[in-house]
Amino acid sequence: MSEHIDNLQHEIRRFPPSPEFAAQALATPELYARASADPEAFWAEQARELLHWDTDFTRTLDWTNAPFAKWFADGRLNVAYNCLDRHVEAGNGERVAFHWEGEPGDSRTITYAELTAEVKRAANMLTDLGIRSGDRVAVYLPMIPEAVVTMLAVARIGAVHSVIFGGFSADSIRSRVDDADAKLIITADGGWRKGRVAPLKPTVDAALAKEGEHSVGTVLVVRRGENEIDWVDGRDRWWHDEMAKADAEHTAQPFEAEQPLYILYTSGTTGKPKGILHTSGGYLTQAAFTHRYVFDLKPETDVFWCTADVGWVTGHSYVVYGPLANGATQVLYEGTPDTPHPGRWWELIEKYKVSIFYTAPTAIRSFMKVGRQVPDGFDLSSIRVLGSVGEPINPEAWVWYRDVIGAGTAPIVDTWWQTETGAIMVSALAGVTTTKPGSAQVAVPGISVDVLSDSGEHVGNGNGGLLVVSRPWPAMLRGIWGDPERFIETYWEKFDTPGTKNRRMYFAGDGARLDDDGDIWLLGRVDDVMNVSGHRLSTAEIESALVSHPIVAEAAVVGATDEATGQAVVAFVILRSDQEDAQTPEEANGILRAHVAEQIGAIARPRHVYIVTELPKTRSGKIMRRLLRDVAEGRTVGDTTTLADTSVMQIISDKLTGGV
Ligand code: 6R9
Repeated sequence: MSEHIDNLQHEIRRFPPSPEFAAQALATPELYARASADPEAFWAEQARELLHWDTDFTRTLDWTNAPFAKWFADGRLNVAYNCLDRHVEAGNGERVAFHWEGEPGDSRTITYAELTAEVKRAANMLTDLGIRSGDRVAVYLPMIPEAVVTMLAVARIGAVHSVIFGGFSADSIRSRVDDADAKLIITADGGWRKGRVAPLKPTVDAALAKEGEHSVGTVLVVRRGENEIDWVDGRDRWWHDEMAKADAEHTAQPFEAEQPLYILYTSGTTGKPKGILHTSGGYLTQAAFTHRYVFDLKPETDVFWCTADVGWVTGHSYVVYGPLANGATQVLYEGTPDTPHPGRWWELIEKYKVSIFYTAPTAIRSFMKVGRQVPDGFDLSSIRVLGSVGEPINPEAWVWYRDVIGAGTAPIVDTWWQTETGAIMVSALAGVTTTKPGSAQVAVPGISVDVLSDSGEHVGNGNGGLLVVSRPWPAMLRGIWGDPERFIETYWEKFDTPGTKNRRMYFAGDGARLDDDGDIWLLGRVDDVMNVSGHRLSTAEIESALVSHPIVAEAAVVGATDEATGQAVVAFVILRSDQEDAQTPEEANGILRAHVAEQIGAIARPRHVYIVTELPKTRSGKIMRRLLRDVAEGRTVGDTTTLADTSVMQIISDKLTGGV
């Protein structure tokens, strides 16, 4: 990490917004002053300006039971109404909500009026299937319009969705369904990926076939892949059949601002994923606010494309809730960026005249590798704002993004936030901020962050430390589903000073540095959470998957720097003694990589599983992952003095350099 800090310290390029852009920008420097004068009043104003409330709220923030926050608690609203009906009622029903493009080239244009009609029908369908306010609905769908319709229909009736990324395994589905006690799963037969149909329903079948009772009464299946699937009578139903039966009319009922909206599972430092809980009014306020002002969204003229899958938080906040609350026109794309040709994304930007484009550094780096001749072959002149999210963006990728995709003029907003924060927290504002390649820069208006030393002191400009959020914020997580203790321990205990209950600091788990201007540079996770292609993976979760295989005795996993994916999963495994000669290290590597993919999902598949005879441990038995990371990244191994057996690292290094 120190090398990384040094490189960043030499980054002196600055990109002020052009006068023309600044002149038309929605955000102004004055926004910061207004927000910091009274953050609560500022958020109350945004909530009223950006959303429709059936009942206005009288109190903005209730922090008396910190860290359990309530925002706008006595206000009432319907999230789906805010994303749909009100735009139609305002005369914008003919505006396109989504230009949807399937991977094989089929497409659908869906207006706000059409989307509203579908969500109304789907809301009735869910009610007919017995779903009531507060019930949990699991969603395992490809990037098809029905994914958005499902989320909004669930929200419309006050139920709670839990979207599970389509790349997750049967085991991962089952543990999430069990944890959330989901009554219904909505899936598809399959979806298109890399030129083929990737089956989904069979994975749901396998999840529910696992041992033990489960809470799921119905599996609702969208027909998309047209692949052959098994059918469980009495449990499985076709989406199109149920939709055809459902009533078209549906009036949205208001719910309390703190009505749970969704649970989204994310990796933590232990093996068990955390069910991050988000609620309605505060979440929607901040999602809409940030979407509007960070990206300078003009809903009448812009075409917004966030490439994230709805299985991740970025898809929740910047494909579904923020953009739809703002009445934006979007692109939704089912498939992979390079199918059927490496210019597919650029082709879509040209086709739909995308003006605001939001993606992840890992994607940008993979395009860089292929070369600029691919995007140069398309007309990208519609682009006026570029966004980045998911991991720190290296200055080279930043500058390439601006030059090649943004014609050397589009402002880049590098947005730092998390599943837990619900919406963007630290970012430049397009048209206001003079940007610096590689820095997320400043808290958005109304948000307070700080960088603290381990003992809780502000580090001061020019120094590194830990990123905290120093005031409650509207889109903050309201807890970890079913585990209030873990919520407090994970985020609120590190910097809690006894007796200062109302000033608790949220510990984000990221390292950060303040430069001489006080701008924030994110340095990556400080815990055992890895970031692979912008996706969070826990070392503990992958280790526990590895040791569940009968040939494994012990496992240690680290995230090693990787040019394409930011970090890559690298595992070190000790085989059971009776297994040592049963397979070659290369065979074991193959078996165990496949096993992790099957247990958790393909995104967690290690780049390599090294077979070793020892793992570096402290005298108290803690695995020293730092040393393994040194080996995995090809560095000289750091300080080994705290190891119980100092020769272990030599043995491991020799083994690796001598080939596996
Ligand atoms: C939105 C999202 C959160 C973690 C976060 C941090 C990393 C996200 C970043 C960034 C540097 C950025 N992260 N955006 N690091 N610069 N612009 O990605 O949520 O999947 O929960 O991941 O991702 O480490 O803590 P999530």
